[in-house]
Amino acid sequence: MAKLLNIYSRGYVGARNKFQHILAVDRVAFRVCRRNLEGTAALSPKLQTFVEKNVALCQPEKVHICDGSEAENDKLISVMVKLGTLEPLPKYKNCWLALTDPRDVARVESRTYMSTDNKRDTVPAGSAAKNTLGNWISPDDLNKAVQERFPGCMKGRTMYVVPFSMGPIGSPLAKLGVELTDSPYVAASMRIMTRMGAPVLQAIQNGSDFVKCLHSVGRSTEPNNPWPCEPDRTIIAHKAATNEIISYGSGYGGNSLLGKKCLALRIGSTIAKREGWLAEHMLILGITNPKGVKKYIAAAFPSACGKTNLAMLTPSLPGYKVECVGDDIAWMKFDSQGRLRAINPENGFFGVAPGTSYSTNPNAMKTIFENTVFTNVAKTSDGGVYWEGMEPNPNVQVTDWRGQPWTPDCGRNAAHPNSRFCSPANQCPIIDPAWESPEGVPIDAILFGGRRPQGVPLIYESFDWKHGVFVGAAMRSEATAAAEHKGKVIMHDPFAMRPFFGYNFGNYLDHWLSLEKTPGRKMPKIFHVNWFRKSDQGKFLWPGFGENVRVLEWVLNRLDGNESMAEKTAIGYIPSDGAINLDGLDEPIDTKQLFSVPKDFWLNEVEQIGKYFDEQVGSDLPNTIAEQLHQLRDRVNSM
Ligand code: OXD
Ligand code: MN
Repeated sequence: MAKLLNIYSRGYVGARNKFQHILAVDRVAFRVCRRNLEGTAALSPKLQTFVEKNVALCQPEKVHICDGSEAENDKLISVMVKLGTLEPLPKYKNCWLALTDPRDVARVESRTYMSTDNKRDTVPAGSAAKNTLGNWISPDDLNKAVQERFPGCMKGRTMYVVPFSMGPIGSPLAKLGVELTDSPYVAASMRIMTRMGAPVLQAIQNGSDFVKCLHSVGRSTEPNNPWPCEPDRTIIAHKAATNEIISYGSGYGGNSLLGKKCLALRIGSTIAKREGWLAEHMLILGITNPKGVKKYIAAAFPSACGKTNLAMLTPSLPGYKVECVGDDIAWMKFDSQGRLRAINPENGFFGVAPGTSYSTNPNAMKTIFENTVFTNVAKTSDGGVYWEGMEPNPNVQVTDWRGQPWTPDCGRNAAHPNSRFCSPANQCPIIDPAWESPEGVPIDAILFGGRRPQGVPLIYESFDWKHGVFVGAAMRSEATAAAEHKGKVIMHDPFAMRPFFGYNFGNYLDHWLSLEKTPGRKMPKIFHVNWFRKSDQGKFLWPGFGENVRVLEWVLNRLDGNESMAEKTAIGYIPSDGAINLDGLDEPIDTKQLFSVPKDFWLNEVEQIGKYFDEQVGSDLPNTIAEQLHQLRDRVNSM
C-alpha cells in the first residue's frame, strides 16, 4: 500500500478523494485477483507494481486478472454482447461479429512511434524532410502525451490484466508480455492470438521477465458506447530500452492487440538485435515434395499481399504437401549447429477477410467458422458473414459493415477492405505438426515479395547473402488497406517491415549482414517473388494461389543445387526455359513476358532505390548495400 500511496501522491497531490477511490479499486483488484488465481500463481512483485501504478493512473472501476479459462471467455463475450460490441453469428459455432467505430478500422502508422533518447536510434539519417522509416517521439514528449491522456481514462470500465506469451510457453525463443487494457474485445482477441492466462502468470511468478503493455481505448463521453475510441488522440508508442508499449485511443487490430505488431515486431526486432536473432514480418511454411523431402521457407510480403494464402497454400501439383507454421510473423535464431530456426510467436490468425474464399484459400475457410471473432465484415440474414470475394448466396439478405442493407449492385463494399477474422491457429487443417516445437523449424529459404504489376519477374534468386539483403532492402509494393494509405501507389517497403522497424533501418541492415559472419552457419538462400505481374492489357500473367507451388518447386530444386535450372540475369538467377513446370495449367503462360527483365524498367528501379536510400537512410546505409546498388546499376547498364 505504501508503494501505491507513493505513486498516488506524486501523480495527484492534494486530491484526497481520488486516493480513496484508488484504494477501493485496489481492494477490488486484489479480491478479484485472489479469487481468480486460487491454487495458481500470485502476482510477482514487478507485475504487482506495474498493475498498481497503472490502476492509480487510469482509475478503472474494477481490475480483472485474466486466467485464460473458457469460463472467463464466456463472461467476456457476454459482457460484450450486452454492450453491443459483439453480436452472435448463429450460423457457426462460437463465432461473433464486432463492428467498430468507422473511424477506427486500420493501423494508424502516422501516430505510431518509437521513443528513444537519441532520435538517430530510431530514424535513419536520410535527407528527406519526412522520414518514413521511423517515427520518433522524445521520452519527454511521450511522458507528456501519457499524462494528457491516461489519467482517469478507464473510469467506469474494467481493467483487464492480460498475461501472454509470444511463442510456445517455455520455448527458448518465446517472450512474455502483460497487457493492461480496458477493452474486453482486446482481452478476448489476445486469448486467440497469443497463449494467454494462468501458465504465463506462473512463469512470471517463477522469475521470467515480461514486456509491459498499457492499452486504453480512450475516454468515452457515452457510457454505453459499444466501440469507444479517440481517433484524434490515438497514439501507439514503444520504449525499446525498457521493453514498454503504450497505446491509447484505438481498439483495432495492430493498434490494440499489442503482442502482434508492437511486441513481436517493433519491440521484438530491438530485442532480436541485442540478442543476435531476427524478428520478421514473415510467414513460415513447410513443403514436402513427392519424394517425401520436407523443407521450411519463411516469406516476407507487405500487408495484404496474400501472405495468409501462401501460408495455407493448396498445391495444384500432385504429390506436394504444404503445411502452415504461421501466416504473419517469424522469430528466427541460429542454433548451435548453425541452422536458422524459426517459431511463429502467434497463436492465431488475424487475417484479412475480403478475398478469402473456397477458391482462393480453402484451408482458411476451413479454419475460420468456429471460435472466431470477425470484425467489420458484412452479416447475412441466416446468421452468417459475407465479404467481397466470398461466393454469394442469393437467398439471404446482406447487411453491410455499417449496418445498411447491401446488394451486389449497390456500389458499396459489403465488408470493410481491412475487415478481419481472428481464429485459433490450431483449427487450420494443414497446421504443421511442428508448429509449436520449442526449438523452431529449420529455415532453408527466405522469400521476399510484393505486388508489382510491372517489370519484376515471377521469381528471381539472389546471388548470395549480401545481394539477398539488398533485395530485401529494395522491396517495393502497391499500397494496402491494412493501414491508412490511399490509392494504388507503389511504395517502398523494405523487408515488408517499413511500419514495424523497432530501430534505425541502417543498423537493421548491418544486423542482417552480420549474420553470415559467424563461421559454420548454413545461410538460407534468398529469393524474390511477384505473383502480381500484369500484361500490357492489364491481365495477370500468372494464375497465383495453388499454382504458386510450381514456383516453390523451383525454389526446392535450387536448394538442392540444381544448376541447370537457372539462368543468370542482371538482377539475379531466373528459371531457365522449361525449369518451371507448367503442365496442366488451364491457360497458356506468356513466360517471355513473365520473366522478362526490361532494361528501362530496371534503370528506373535502380534510380528509385538509390533515391530512396539517399532520402530515407543517408549515411546510415551500410557500404555493402551501397555497393550492391552500384553493382546492380552496372549490370543493368551492360544489358
Ligand atoms: C497485419 C498487417 O495486420 O500487416 O498483419 O497489417
Ligand atoms: Mn502483417
